[in-house]
Amino acid sequence: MEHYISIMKHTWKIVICCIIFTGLKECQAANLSFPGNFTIGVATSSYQIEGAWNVSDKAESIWDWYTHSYPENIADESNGDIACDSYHKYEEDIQWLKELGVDFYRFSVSWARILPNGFANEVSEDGLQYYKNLTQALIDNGIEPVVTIYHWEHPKILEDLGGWTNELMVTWYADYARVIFEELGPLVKTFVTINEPESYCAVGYNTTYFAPGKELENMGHYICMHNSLKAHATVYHMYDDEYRSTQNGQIGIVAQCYGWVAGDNVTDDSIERYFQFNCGWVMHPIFVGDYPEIMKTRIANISALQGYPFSRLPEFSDDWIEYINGTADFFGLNHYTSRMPVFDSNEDLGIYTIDSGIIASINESWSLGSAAWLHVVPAGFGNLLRMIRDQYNNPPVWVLENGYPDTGESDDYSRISYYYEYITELLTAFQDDGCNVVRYTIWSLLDEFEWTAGYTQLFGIVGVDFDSSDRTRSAKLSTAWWQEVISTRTLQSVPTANSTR
Ligand code: GBH
Repeated sequence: MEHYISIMKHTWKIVICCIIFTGLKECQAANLSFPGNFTIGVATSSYQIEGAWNVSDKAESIWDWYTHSYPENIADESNGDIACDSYHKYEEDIQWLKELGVDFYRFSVSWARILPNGFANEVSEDGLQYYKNLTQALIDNGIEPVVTIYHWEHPKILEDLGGWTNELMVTWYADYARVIFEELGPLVKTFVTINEPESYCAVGYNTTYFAPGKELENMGHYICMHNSLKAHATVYHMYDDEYRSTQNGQIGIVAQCYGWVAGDNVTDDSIERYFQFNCGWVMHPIFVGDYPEIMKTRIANISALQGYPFSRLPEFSDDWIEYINGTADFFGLNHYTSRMPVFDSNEDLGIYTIDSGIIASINESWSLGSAAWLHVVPAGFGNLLRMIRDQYNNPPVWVLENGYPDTGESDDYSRISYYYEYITELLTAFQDDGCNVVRYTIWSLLDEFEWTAGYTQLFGIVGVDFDSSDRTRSAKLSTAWWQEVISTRTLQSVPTANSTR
């Protein structure tokens, strides 16, 4: 209810401005239209949609292994064995993309599907063929392929060798990326090296909640990020040195950054520190150089207090700092939700439990979909975009994921309302505050396997019947809404239960 009220408020602002300044139609277009060169797309990831987990010579990935070994860790004890079966149904998926009218489709490649040994000593012809077919079919239909090289699922064998805690992963990842540049590069102009390293590092290497499920001494996540950043930079330079001149594409990384809004005890300093420990952990090394100062000093100090002879945050050599700095052609941003960051008052008592020293609090009145972490707080998105503008010299921002989970209902009014409010924030940040946002990506095309939440949190703008053997797809209200938004390049009003049926 609350966000309907805020939409109403916003609409009235526009109406009033329109009456005063120009004709209603023109003014609305100026406020709620996407800029001319803006592109709109939709995203998915391999493990979440493909299924066909053991087809042909595909290897077991860490998510195959994790869901099969610990079904009790998944909300509905499910897995991605079949998921949306997009491995077999990609042509139908492309028809949906075409009907939606999107400019691009962001999908990811499964490492285990194209390198069955994990290493580049053997390349799967079938695996490669799948991605070549998908890529070619997208191009034939006028849809730009945006390829994520790594979206959280490496072959299990590499995890047995330490996964992202082993620095050799940098080389293994680069070998894998080279296969993709060689084989798909001639058709693909846009690459994302790694999706949200902070997610799989923090949740996969410091808790048991995500694959590989390793709780590693409150430092596994830092080591994981250290190696992930090195891997990203290595592959960026490889593209730059060997492929850019012939393939002419763009390449970067994406982080999931939380936003924030004002609240009791939320200060400029608490916001700054929250931002640096979240977004800055990934992006400061790439857009400024090295980890944020506040991370380095706090983690070193707390590590010393805990008796470690070293900081749990690894140090980059000067060479690595320089090598990683500047390795992005765009600022890849996944954004969903916000918090009210406040300083942890336990520190006044000399108790240091969280390296950031920040409690990310929420307001109980914020509305939720089906995921407890995802509160609808559109204003936080604008704050985040302005912070990115200020911290990183206004880089071109590609929003590569944004979306809302429910339980799969086709009358998905709340999803449409979420999109309306969040994109209004985005357009305002662009028009009024000069934020250089140039792409927007809907998460997600399909209802799909949502990691530890299984099929209990569904983000699709197209539904999937997981009880039907052929995983029948069907339109939701948001399918038609997005069609209209994309074809008119203008936000459409949010339907209400009474107005549509
Ligand atoms: C993105 O992650 C992913 O890129 C995508 O695959 C995913 O489907 C999508 O968003 C929607 O979730 O339960 O409190 O431990 C978003 C970042 C990181 C958010 C892990 C949920 C677990 C929170 N996610 N996090 S909690």
